[in-house]
Amino acid sequence: MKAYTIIPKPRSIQYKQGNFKCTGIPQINVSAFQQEADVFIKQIQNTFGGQAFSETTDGITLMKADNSFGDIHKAESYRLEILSGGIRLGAQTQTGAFRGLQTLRQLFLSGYQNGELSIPCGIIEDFPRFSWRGLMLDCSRYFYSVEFIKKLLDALSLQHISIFHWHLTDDQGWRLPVKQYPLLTEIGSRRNEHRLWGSVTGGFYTEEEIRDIVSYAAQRHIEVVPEVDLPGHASSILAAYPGLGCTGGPYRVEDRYGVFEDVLCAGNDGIFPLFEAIFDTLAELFPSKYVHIGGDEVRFNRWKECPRCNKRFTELGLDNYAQMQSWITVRLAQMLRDRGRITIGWDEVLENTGKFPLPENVVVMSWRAQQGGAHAVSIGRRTIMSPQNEGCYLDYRHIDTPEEIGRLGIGTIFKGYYMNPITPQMSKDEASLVMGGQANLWSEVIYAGKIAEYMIFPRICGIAEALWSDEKTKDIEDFSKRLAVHQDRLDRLELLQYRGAIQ
Ligand code: TNX
Repeated sequence: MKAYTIIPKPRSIQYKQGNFKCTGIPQINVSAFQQEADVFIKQIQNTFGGQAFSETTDGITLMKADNSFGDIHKAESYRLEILSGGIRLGAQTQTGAFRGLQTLRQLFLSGYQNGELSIPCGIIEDFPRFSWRGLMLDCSRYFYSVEFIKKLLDALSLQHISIFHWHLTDDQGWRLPVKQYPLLTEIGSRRNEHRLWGSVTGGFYTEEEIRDIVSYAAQRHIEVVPEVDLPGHASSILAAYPGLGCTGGPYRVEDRYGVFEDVLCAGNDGIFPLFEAIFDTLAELFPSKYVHIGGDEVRFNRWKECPRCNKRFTELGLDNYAQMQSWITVRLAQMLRDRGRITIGWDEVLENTGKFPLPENVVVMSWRAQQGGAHAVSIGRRTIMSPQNEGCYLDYRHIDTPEEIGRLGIGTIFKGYYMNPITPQMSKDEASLVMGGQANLWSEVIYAGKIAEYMIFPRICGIAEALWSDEKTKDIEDFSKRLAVHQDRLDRLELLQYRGAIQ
């Protein structure tokens, strides 16, 4: 059968007569994009070993091309020509070249058997529907190793994932070193581990490790967007600096999951130097222009009972305590703006904004279905869709059986595949404010990298296709056939995968 079975499905494929054949994997003749070629070569060597490359044949030409080579003017575009005489890959940008190389990597992963490579001839022209094609990994509830994160990034790059949203802090652990606040990591990174009968667990990433991950991702044209969750989900901060809470504690780094009453005290001016120090750190370590401030699931009960918060409440002339969150959001967004960064917040940042409107440049990440994102674009804010009820929550079970790991809901491959970040109600202008979407892996019960792999793969493949490919050609039958071949490729990358029903 003559078919490429690429995921995400390319924009256009034109099959030609014959096959490209080679004993061993052909060398690349590089006239541009050396860095991208180097990563690709490493990837191939990691899978097939250094010997896999043919000693004689340089059958691949990688080149910087213009529109005379093909319709490749869009961001991340590439054109891949596979003809019996050789392979040519052209792009205008480094990112386009890298995406094209990943398509080629897919073809090699499935086309190289017993030392022989055979790929059907054809011409692929490709570009994405959305620029934001993300995966969020919660490294607070479970502390994933640097090695695991790199393995994951490398695997994600195969499906053209463009964003790694790194959830670095939460009630259950603080993973970011902040020089001026050493107790955040000294105390806030460790918690009691009931599951392991009373031992202590945790850790944090050093500055060097963070830089290493950022550059490893950048080499794969993946942008790392850090998240520091404020002002709720903050037990790890409070355990380290109890004075920043309303009651003064005692607090602990949480060893339960859930949503907790204790949040940062909105009446305590001490929270602002903390925010400044955190953002200075982020601005130094992360080149991304985006910083995620969390903002989800903030409880307001402590603020109601706190004298300092009540003083603030009166000074600000508020109608309700929830408005103090929007007051904080405005301050956070300004601090990030001062550092040349754009704020992202979970969709709660849209609420209680009567007195303190959401600043114009803040991006809303819609997780409680798509309503938040739809509302955001209706008021001219940009949005990223990650609806928990549309297959984007990878902590949900794959299918509805207690034998599957996961909690809170079901998110089938099918659902993620049919996710559409643009809702039927959106106008054209509103739709243009949708940056894309992402899958989130919350890790309350995902206590090993291997289990994370099982939750991510292959669901991320459906979501990657939903975010890259033309929505008009969606076809689950066709997708599931390609997925069967693609999962064998993922096996070669030694990823633990779910292999059951897809809907
Ligand atoms: C809600 S999604 C949360 C997380 C939990 C998740 C579990 C979001 C912004 N907040 O803190 O881990 O549900 O699915």
